[in-house]
Amino acid sequence: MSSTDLSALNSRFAIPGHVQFEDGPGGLTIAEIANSHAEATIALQGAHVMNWQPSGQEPVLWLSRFGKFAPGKSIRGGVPICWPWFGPHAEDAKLPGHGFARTVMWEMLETKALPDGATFLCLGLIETDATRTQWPHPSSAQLRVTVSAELKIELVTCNTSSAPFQIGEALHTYFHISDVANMAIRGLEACTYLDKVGGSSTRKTQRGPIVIESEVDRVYLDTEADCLIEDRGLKRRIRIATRGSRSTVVWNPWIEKAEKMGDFGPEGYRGMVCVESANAVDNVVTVLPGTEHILLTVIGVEALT
Ligand code: TA6
Repeated sequence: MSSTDLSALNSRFAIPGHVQFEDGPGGLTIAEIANSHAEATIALQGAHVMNWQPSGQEPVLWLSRFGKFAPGKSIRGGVPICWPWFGPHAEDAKLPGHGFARTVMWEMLETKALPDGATFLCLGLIETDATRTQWPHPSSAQLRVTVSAELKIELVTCNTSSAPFQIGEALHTYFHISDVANMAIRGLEACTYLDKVGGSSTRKTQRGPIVIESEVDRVYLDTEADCLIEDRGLKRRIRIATRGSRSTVVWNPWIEKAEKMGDFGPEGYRGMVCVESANAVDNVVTVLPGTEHILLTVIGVEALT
């Protein structure tokens, strides 16, 4: 972004002691948030929350040090937004996996310093001919983020057309963990999931907590449960609470897929796990004309006693 544009952005939306805008990696414009509770970084491209670190904690989100930052390229880590579909497009394999929201520009709509010291930001997806070609439904998408000792993210879809439409979506959150060997995920016990490893899509039932000992790529269906990532190495529990989400996706690429993807770095897969608040597969959402749908996730960190 030119220095003029950057200074215009800062004059409209910067708040001393809360948020300012800077040139980030790969020339991406970023919002740097620092308040009395936490620090965070959000790229305007994709409205992509790249980092969130509550005071006194290690970073909670994982961001690859080997990711390629560039206009139009999805960022490996943080919270990519999958919208308005999840996974491959149902009819057209040429369209981008997980939709276009995470690789197009979003604009700042609002920033606010909240009375409790938290920072609120609202971004709106900028529609273009390219997005309208891929998604010909009159609609709008907003991301509302509250940065505090918890991270609250709302993905808001408005149907401004006269007909219903269906969306698939996910806040595809990459979490920083000490090591996959020290970690278990609770909250999805007894849930039905689609096992997508190896390109299959087999329905299975979760037995006990989730541990990662090989590639894991699962869409848990019909669940609104909080998920807990128990990290014995960092002696902390990350809680992922949701509203307006009926699916949870759990993913770790493990060795071979991480190498193939090329942007995890050596052993990068060991320090991350994705637990994604979503609406996917059976749980795609029908948004009625003139209404809005909100996918909310609230992430918090607790001591693991
Ligand atoms: O959410 C899990 C998943 O659908 C995996 O199948 C894998 O493709 C992952 O998303 C990452 O996808 P990306 O397009 O970001 O490389």
